[in-house]
Amino acid sequence: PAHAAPGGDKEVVVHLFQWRWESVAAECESTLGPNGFGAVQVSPPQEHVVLQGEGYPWWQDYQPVSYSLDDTRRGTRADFVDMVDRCEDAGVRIYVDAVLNHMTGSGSVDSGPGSAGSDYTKYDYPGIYQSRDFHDCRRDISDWNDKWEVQNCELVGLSDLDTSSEYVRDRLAGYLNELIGIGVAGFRYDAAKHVPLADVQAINSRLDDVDAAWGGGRPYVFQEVIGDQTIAPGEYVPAGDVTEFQYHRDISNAFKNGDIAHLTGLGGNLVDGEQAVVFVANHDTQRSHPTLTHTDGDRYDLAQAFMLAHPYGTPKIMSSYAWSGSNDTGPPMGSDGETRATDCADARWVCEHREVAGMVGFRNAVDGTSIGDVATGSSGQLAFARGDRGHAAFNATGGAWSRTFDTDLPDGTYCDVANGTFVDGECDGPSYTVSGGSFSAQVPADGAVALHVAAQGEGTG
Ligand code: LM2
Ligand code: CA
Repeated sequence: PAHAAPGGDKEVVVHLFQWRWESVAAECESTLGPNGFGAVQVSPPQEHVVLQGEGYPWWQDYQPVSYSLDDTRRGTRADFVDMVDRCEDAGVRIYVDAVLNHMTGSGSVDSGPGSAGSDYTKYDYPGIYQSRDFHDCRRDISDWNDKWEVQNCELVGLSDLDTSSEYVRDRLAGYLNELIGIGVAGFRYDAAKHVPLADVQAINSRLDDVDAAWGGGRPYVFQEVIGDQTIAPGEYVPAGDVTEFQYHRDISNAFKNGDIAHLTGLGGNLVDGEQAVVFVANHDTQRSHPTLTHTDGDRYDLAQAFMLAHPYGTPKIMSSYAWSGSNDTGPPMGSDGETRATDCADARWVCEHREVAGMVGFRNAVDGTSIGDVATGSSGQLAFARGDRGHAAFNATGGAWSRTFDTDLPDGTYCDVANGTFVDGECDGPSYTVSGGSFSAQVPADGAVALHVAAQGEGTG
């Protein structure tokens, strides 16, 4: 497939939403590398608008002013380069959230300077784009059934780039190639369905291969396509992977309602799993469709753990900051709007990826197996084998689920990676014994038990 995800045994992505570059680097070293995460999706690194009058909202990032990496609210270009290098040393790829469809809109201030000091007004970005580089339909998309409007008019008033132009394509690819030159291994294409498929492909065709450290092949591309009656996510598969929003709806509703016993078939009617990026919640849905989010605590962590155990799609784990009041509220920041370093001990940073860090090793270890033995209890309880390499049980009810599970796991003592991590041979969670093709467990209320062959040994938790 085009711009395919890297080798299946290390594919898990975590979105460290709004994290400073130096904090991402530290997380790669302390947590992501040791637990086997494959990649981090970072927030957009290009120069963005600065909206002091609106309290420096998080979505400043989605209004590019230039492709300078010099200064965003998350750090300098040097900080960004250092992050890419340190994450690479930890075996973790960086995927950049790339805003290709548009530049700025008209906010509280609709002219510069941007975060790196560049002047701009809507449709005029000196030295980069001028009015002729934007589509002529200079009004909001109003008819979402009209594909031409969706792709040529303005998404929430954002100046819509004429991506059919060779000049614009060269500019966008130049930005992405600069990132590839730094060692970035892949991209999320923001608002991809608002860019005609042929234009996405024309941009892809201009991209360099990734760094030799990542095998030197094509960059990984996954496209944010919120499929609807006008544009199905499958339409964009020829240009890379696509985000599967129906999977998000299915898994978040199922766990919210405690109705999970049928989920072995999850994803079966959706885009081919080889080309789907899947998630329980993302930074938009946690605000606009908060079916199941970090505010739901254990039940939400359980859903993210399930996603990691289930074979469909390339899983993307969300890592959020907490906010109250307006959905516009930015991350913890200084009075100048600079994002603060992440501190997972501070309740304002949720760091929910750490709650499922042990499950990343489960996914890596069971790669290539399918779902084997299935057991259910009530409609909120489901357990399954992943061949003879792993076995996991999920309990989305308010009471413990005690039973003996038939398994193909070899006899031995296994770390429960749903309740602890397994790093350098150390299990900091509980452990279970498999003997004669079965193990007995008490699966906690709103919790899981997960065992796999690469995490064997006595636990300390
Ligand atoms: C995306 N994917 O397709 C991002 O995931 C999403 O977070 C982005 O919206 C969107 N596309 C554009 O890149 C966010 C945010 C919007 C915000 C935009 C631009 O959800 O609310 O729009 O970023 O910053 C804001 C104002 C909106 C205003 C617009 C233009 O909220 O009221 O529209 O700026 O000034 C008049
Ligand atoms: Ca467009």
